[in-house]
Amino acid sequence: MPKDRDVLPLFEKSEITFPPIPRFVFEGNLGTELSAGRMAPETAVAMLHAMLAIRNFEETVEQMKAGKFKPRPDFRFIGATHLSIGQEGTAVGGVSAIRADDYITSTHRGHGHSIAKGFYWLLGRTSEDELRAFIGDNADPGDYESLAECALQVHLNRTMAELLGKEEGYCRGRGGGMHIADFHAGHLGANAIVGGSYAMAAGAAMGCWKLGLDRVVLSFVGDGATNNGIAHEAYNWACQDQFEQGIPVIFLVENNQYGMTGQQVGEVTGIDDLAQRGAGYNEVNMHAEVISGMDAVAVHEAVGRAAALCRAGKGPVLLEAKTYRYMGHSLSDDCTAYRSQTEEDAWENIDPIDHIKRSLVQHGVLTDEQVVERCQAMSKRIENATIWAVDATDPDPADIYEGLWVDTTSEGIGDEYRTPEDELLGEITYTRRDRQGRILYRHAVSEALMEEMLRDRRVICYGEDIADYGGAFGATRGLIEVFGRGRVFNAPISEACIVGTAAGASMVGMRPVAEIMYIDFILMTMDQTGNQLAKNRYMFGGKATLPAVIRTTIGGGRGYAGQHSQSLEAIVTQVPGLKVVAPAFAGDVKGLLKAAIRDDNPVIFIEHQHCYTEKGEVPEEDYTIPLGVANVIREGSDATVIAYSYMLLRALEAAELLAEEGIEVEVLDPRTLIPLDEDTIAASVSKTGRALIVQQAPYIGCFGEHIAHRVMERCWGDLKVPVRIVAAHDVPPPMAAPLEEENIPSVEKIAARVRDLVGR
Ligand SMILES: Cc1ncc(C[n+]2csc(CCOP(=O)(O)OP(=O)(O)O)c2C)c(N)n1
Ligand SMILES: [Mg+2]
Repeated sequence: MPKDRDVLPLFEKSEITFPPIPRFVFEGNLGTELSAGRMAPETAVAMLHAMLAIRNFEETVEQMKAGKFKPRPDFRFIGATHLSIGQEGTAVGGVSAIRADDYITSTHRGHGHSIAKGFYWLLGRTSEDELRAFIGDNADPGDYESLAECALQVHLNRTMAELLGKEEGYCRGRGGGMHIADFHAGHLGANAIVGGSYAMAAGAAMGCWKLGLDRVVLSFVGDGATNNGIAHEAYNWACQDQFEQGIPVIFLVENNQYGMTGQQVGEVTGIDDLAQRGAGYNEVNMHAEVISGMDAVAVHEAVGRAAALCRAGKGPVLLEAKTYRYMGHSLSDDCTAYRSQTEEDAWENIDPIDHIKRSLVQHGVLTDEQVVERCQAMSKRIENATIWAVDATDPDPADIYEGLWVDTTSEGIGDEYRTPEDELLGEITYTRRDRQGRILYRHAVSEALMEEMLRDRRVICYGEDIADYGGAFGATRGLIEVFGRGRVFNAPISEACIVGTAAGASMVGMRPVAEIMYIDFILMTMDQTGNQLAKNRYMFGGKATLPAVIRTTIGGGRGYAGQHSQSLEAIVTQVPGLKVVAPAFAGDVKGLLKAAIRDDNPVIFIEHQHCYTEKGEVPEEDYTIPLGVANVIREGSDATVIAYSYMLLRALEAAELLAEEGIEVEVLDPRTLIPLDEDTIAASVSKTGRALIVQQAPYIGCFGEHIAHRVMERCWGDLKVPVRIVAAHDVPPPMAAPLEEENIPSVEKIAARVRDLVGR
């Protein structure tokens, strides 16, 4: 059906105008906020505490790294040290203006964000029981105040313990300072890939909105990060007209003037204010505004307004906070190579902590002596936290795999999330089976999606052209008519953001199924797929759950050449943390896709364009096939051929040919590459004594090499001849038919290699 809006050729002379972008409009100060009742005195004092905690924490890290402070005589500091001294006003001003149950995403310079998020989460705990639950075993009996003090100490302890790589750290020492996350407090993770969290923040916000959670996502990003492609994709993603309401995300750019050493103004961008970027994405400039990051009260005020806009369905918001990092990019940088003393002094003269201290005294909230006491108390807490963390437990090397996979699924959810009948826009229909009960593979894909969307309203499908058009290969046809645009929608051509938003949405409770049209385009997504989706669980100490499925396709054989014909499965099998599935048959694709959607781990689900038009028997019922279980398709005694995806069909044809010659081939389909069912493979190869692996990818570094290696390890004594692989040539897929034919393993090539193996 054509879209609601016709785009007609209207060529009237006119001008494109942008509303002005405000700069530094906040004219208030602590006094005005206190006297107008917009800020309570305790809130202002809490801001001082949180900023002191960050500054003291960072100064301690600096001293440990420099060897000036040795918590224990044999102590040696390892790990990155990106300190945010000077930027405390943005972390605290921002986090104090959102709710404890709202989310943040953070950066490599994220100790401050993490300290602030946990600090304000604790302030939001109103009962003693909640505090005791957080403190855990060490909880002293006591009144609310002493429990709150103890909880703050535990928070600082666990933050420092993560920096030092300890089991008691928030991520059990798997992430460290650059990847600290704190899920109980809504901290979705720091990110050592500059800009890496942009899409996750947009996805988490999209998830919050679609799940009706009334939460906002405050995404801290650096000035350098705004120049990365993913920033552009995420801004556009969050501003899409097709979303019925604005996505509740606040991008808070902490413009500390430099990337590592590249200067924002006058060097690596063409603009003076990064807020200007908002003008390209929607008609309200993303409500962009420039604020002072050196004034926590100003940041609090602006983020408060931004959060209110987001909650009213008017997000996203882009805020640029001008700020400065006093120290080098890391502690091996003394800044002299690229910035002047004059510049440094100018910023240090408007220090955010000095500023709030003076304001608190000036407006009668604290006396000078009380300020000094508070500073001393915070130094003591940080010193305690450091000693505690140094003495905490080193992770046991035997637990190195802990936290990689989650063993839960959504299998037992019953009817809790079932899509209500009245939300269905069309009838649930099944594809008509032929007399043998067969349907096309692509219809099996859409049936799996339909059943899972019906069973669980947290399942949404999106990707390029998957809505009205039904996807480039028709595998999602019919879904939008039943589930509507809220759950089946076209994505912008932003592959990285497609994967990144799926990761973010899954971390807040959605079960997205996103499509990347051709596996060739997965290369556009590699940070989001390989560094974010794959790693977020392990790196965050096994605490994040990412039930996202990325469906994609392999093609070839149509003259589409180098960028639309590759078989890049090894790119995703290489990164620990992703399950990878590659079914060949219609019956398998349905059962495995349903299992992938129910799995609580991220899954890359590889369909094959040639298989889409193959028919197979597919039960018209709810069934799943467990991931990680191979299938012996044809039994034989002379050799085992292991093949997956489309190559399985060719291997089966080869087996037919060979049977006529009296060679009995056992054909085995792993179906799932990660996890690989080594037991079934080893049992077969031990029986036949010969193994051939067939795959469409080029030889070097292919997944078949991994299978071959596992076979040699497990079946060495039973092997009569070396394991062989039939693969594509080590060239990009060529276009010309004779070249492409030579490149993709043929039935004849497979048969010939089996003859070699059996010595005929
Ligand atoms: C994708 C990527 N490119 C480069 C780096 C190396 N690097 C780490 S931090 C950084 C500067 C980031 O600048 P900005 O976003 O302004 O954050 P800031 O360090 O100023 O807080 C660079 C280049 C990285 N970690 N990730
Ligand atoms: Mg910067």
